[in-house]
Amino acid sequence: MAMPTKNQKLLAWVDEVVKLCEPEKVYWCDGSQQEYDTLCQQMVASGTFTALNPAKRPGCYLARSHASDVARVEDRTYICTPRREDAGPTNNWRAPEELKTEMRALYKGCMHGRTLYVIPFSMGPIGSPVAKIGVEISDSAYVVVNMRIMTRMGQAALDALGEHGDFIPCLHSVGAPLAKGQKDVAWPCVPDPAKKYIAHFPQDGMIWSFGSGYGGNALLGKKCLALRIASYLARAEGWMAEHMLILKLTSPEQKAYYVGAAFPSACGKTNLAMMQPTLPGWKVECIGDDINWMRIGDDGRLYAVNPENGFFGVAPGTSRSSNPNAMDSITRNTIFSNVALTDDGDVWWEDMGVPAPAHAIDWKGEEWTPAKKDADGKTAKAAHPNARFTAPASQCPVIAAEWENPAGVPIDAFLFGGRRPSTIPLVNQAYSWNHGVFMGAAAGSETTAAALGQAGVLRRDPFAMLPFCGYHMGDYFMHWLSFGLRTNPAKLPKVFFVNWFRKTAEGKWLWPGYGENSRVLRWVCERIEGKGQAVETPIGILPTADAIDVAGTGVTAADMQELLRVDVEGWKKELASIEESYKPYGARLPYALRAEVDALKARLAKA
Ligand code: GTP
Ligand code: SPV
Ligand code: MN
Repeated sequence: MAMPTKNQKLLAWVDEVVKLCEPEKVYWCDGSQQEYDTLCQQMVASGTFTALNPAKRPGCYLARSHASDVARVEDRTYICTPRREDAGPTNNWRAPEELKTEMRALYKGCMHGRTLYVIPFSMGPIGSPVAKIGVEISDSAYVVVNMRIMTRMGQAALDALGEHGDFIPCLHSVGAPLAKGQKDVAWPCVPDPAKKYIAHFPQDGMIWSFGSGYGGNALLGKKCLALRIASYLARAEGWMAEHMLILKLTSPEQKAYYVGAAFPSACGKTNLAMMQPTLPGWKVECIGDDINWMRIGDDGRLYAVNPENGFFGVAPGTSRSSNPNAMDSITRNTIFSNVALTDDGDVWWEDMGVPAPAHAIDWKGEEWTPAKKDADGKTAKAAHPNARFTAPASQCPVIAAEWENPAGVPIDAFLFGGRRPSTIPLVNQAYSWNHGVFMGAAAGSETTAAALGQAGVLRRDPFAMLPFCGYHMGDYFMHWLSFGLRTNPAKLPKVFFVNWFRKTAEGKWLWPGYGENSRVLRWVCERIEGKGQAVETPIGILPTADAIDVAGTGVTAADMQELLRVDVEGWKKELASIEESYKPYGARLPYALRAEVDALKARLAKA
């Protein structure tokens, strides 16, 4: 067979993996529509996919995962640097050679009875100077079709790689070999979460994943390459790889602003990235919803590129009223994972904004009615809380014209945030770059369903990168601080901390969120212009009581006062908790962050 590439490194690697994994067949993906359609049809035939009703969702499919394989497995995610201290205290570490030996034994013969797919892809627009080529080898057709939506996948990536180009090898297996004649299951994987592996070898620029078919564990271009490996490269090469959305905001005066926002998983990036502002005359357009690669441009400003090609978004909570642009992005050509199937062949999930169907098939593949209860007596969810849609970014009605600009867009502001029911105000501007880095480092959230484990407990998630930083988090903080020296600080984005998730004592949202967040974005723009009514407080620069217009939102003056209150006692506790979170970094915690703590402490003591 004529090979679709002459790249010797790639050919040799594919050979080596074929010998190790012993697949029944080898298939090189070209990325064509025909290939995609064929694989989808094969998955319908094998029971992995259900084709949705073409009159309701043309070109759409539903996959139900194994019940154990619904989210990222952070416990099983490894950064394998030669020295343990280079992975840092927030990452799981294994000695590279030791883990490779252990995993080679797992990979041996792991693709028996399966097809090995070679999936060439580009993170970033093909041919962009910032793009990185990866090649994923996977034994999952589900991975192939999702990678075609999420990345620039196929022959074009292979052509960009060329004969001598370099790539990041990404090896993935669901870890479920088939014996001769053995019938496959709908969602092959290693069911025991403790036996899955998501391993990164930053020094080798290499990723090995075993046992899971789910999103971030299996679509290796996303978190593994574009964040963990990329953050490692970014530090060495002087750029940034961040867990951030990128949006373009246009004011009624037609002035455009670009904003990067880092919120932890399932904390509102997709929603903010394509929001429909409730403020008349304001427009939001989407550049990206999850990952942001940035470099300093010739003019000294930070330029951002979205390395992805699609959205892998949280379905539950997505509705016409919360995120109409996401709803319009997923009307066609979309893969749904772990949502409910209605009797008329459409999808449904909790808080979709349409009444619950009287009957459906839930994400477990079981009969479901609104009265169904789980074993613990609670109302059974029809969709898994981390159910997702995979949709082409090009289908977003508000995708910005410049979203594929290889040079990127100049960032005016960074937002950090998370789910914080108390203490943290609606919005708070940093006094300086270093203060902004302190804010990012102190970010945290109640945990969500995006990772396996308990949801709803507060944890620090610095820069929303805790699960995604490919090296020592203390060095990562230093990398952020260093940008204050790499360019004229006046050219750097202004930094803000936001919190859409404040709750009342009764547990109700204090802030309406979603499109109403445009009111906060307007104040951010005013601050970028050096305007906006603001007050200097011990914790940062806050809007004055009437700086944010809430007319028509139902937010009362008392609510607003609470949303903008500087809770001095709460902040003293917060500060103690931030200092506690610094302890594991030891000597690798940059001095500048301690200085920020001391300065905040002094300001609070005077308050
Ligand atoms: P990942 O894809 O996991 O990185 O998540 P994400 O940060 O893109 O989160 P997403 O926008 O998908 O939001 C996750 C959940 O938060 C959804 O259920 C949303 O409905 C909810 N959410 C988003 N924005 C807001 C908001 O402004 N207020 C409230 N109360 N909920 C929100
Ligand atoms: C996240 O968990 O932050 C996601 C989904 O964006 S996944 O691709 O599974 O990581
Ligand atoms: Mn994410």
